[in-house]
Amino acid sequence: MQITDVVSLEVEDGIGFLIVNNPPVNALGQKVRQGLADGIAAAQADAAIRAVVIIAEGRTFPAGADITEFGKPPQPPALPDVCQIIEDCAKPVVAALHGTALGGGFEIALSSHYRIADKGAKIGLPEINLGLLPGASGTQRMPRITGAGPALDMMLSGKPVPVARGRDMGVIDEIAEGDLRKAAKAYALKLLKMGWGRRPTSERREGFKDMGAYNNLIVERRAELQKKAKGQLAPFKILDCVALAADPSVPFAEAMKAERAAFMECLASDQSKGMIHAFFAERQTAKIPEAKAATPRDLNKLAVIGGGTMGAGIAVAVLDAGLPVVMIERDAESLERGRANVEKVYARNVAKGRMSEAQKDAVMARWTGSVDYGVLADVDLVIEAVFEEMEVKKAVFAQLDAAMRPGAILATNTSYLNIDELAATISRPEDVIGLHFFSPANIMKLLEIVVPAKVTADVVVTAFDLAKRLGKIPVRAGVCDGFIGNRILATYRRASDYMMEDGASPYQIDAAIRDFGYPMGPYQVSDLAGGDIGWATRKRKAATRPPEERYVQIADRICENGWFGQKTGRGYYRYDGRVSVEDPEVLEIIAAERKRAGITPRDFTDDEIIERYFAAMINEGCNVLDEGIALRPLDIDVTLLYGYAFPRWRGGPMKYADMVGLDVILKRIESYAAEDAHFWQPSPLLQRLVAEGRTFDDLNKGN
Ligand code: 3H9
Repeated sequence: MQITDVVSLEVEDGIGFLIVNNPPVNALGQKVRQGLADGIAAAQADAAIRAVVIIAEGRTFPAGADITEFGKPPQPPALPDVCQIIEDCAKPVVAALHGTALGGGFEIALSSHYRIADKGAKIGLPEINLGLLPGASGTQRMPRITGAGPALDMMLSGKPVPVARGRDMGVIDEIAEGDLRKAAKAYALKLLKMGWGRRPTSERREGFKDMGAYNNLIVERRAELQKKAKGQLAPFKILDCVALAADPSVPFAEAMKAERAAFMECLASDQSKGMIHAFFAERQTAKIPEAKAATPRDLNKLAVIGGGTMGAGIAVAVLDAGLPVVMIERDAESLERGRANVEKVYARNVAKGRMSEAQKDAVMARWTGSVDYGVLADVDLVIEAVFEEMEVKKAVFAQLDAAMRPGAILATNTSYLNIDELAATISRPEDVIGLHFFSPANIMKLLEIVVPAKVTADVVVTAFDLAKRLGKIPVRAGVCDGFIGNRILATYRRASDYMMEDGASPYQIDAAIRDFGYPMGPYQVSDLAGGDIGWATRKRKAATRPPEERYVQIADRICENGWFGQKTGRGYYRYDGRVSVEDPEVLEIIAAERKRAGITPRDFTDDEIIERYFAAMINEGCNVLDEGIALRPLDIDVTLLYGYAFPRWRGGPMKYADMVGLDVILKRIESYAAEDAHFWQPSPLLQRLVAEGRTFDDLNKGN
């Protein structure tokens, strides 16, 4: 019997299967909620049904509420009410889980009386990743079964766990091998035979056995969060709700009202809007114009040129994806160093118990090395990761052009060089693309796919296909100095240096940026990355720097002392191991530089630091968009979120700009232009958007 378009009820041997079929992930949209509520009613009314099994078609049990409905007017029945209807069913209800039973999906399961799961399934409450809390009884029902520890671990980490772990926690009753529907039926029939009836989770108490430990844990976690999640709403609301769950003076229905109120408060917050934007944005970046026009080329064998930090990291990323990789180096010694760089990563995995020695050997068997480009003849795609110097790269590309078969793809990992110029030096510019990995390349999720003028669409889609296989988040970028990420970085770093020379200390700037939500400020990052790299770039670019550009020399003075950051023990900070302290000598250098430049230092408030830093970031983001370097504002957001540690709960710089108001940002830039009209030129796109009353979100939607 069809209950709604997406929920049906089938009866088999006294068991009513309430089946959800709402691809792709069976999200709990209105029709699913209605279907479950009406389906339970129908099952209760049907004398032929003795027990109900809630199960889903397709790849997964519901993976949560339908996130696309958030922000729209609520459409009844609300999910917490559906959960209560399930629990109140007069006949035993079994949830049969497969795939990823997440968020509201897992809450449906917790509201059922019993839970059976396919052995490969995962369960989780990932709402925190969307700036939310489990808002359909997860904060109330789960701790009743598990106590505070496992419930808080799941809700505060947002990480799904295998169902075997769920069984240990007590939230999964049975694990099924083979066909889930058959197993669920057998389980339901067994329950009936044993005479086990309804088992309402809201009436369970085993999680409250040790209230001392329960309450201590709440206090401990609150202290941790005050350090780790300062300024964030959802984590603290989760704690409040889990504390309330165990309060004997608060009835379940009252606590549910409090959970609902907390959920609605989070849902209305900018934090949740930012995180929900990030969720959809990171799935949108793979949607590119070339996808319609082409199919990917085959990729079976990859090669990496260079075994340094980047080359080895890329090789590991390829090996981790299960593909073979050939590493080319200029001589035997460098090749051995490259191999050691790769092996080191797996040796660490073995040491940490993440893989066995035999598994490491099996992975390393897919690594081969050579000093002879001749071995590249059967390779489908090569990624060049040699020294960041155009002439060096051109020489490598000439050799690749000679060695590689027709139809093979030649990729460069350059982080800012002109790929059109590089491509023009070989016979097949249509096969050349940029694959800009971020360090460490095997860990960082972002992959800027840089699309030069002559490349064919199938090469572009192959690069996106590769990103997916490597588990990366790809962003399509055009050719310019620094592409999307490094170009924007260079601009906001300059804004930061101007503030430093004008009177803010690097320590104040770092603290303000951390308070905004970054894990580190820009000068801490510089010390971590090594000041020498930026210094070399600045020297190289000195000749082409426009004379009207303001140039701050503080970093050069620091580098001239050999203070390159953590690796030399001094940079903007002094280091004792990883512990850093502010350095009065750096402040002296800054004072001397201000004097040399004729600047009388002034005070900056933390707010002004934030306003200027992000105005520079957003304005350059607009230029990047206007020039077609980024497809949409969301591509910039994803780049900054995944490559530059922009706080996820703020959605990315362009989303943040929408929330602040584009008119506000433009006014700020116009006011700063009075002191430096060259740097603070408002982007024409920003001006147009403000004049037309449009937002970046409009651009994302193609409006
Ligand atoms: C919640 O439940 C709140 C409740 O506590 C209280 C409510 C009152 N809704 O990721 P994929 C789309 S909050 C709508 O590429 P995978 C996704 O956009 C929710 N759409 O597949 C994509 O669309 P497209 C808690 C959703 O196999 C397509 O499905 N739950 C939803 O790599 C395929 O997704 C979560 O936070 C959704 N809930 O990964 C889980 N989920 O093809 C969020 C996905 O047009 N979801 N879509 O780009 C996930 O983590 C992953 O999607 C999942 C599958 C692991 C399920």
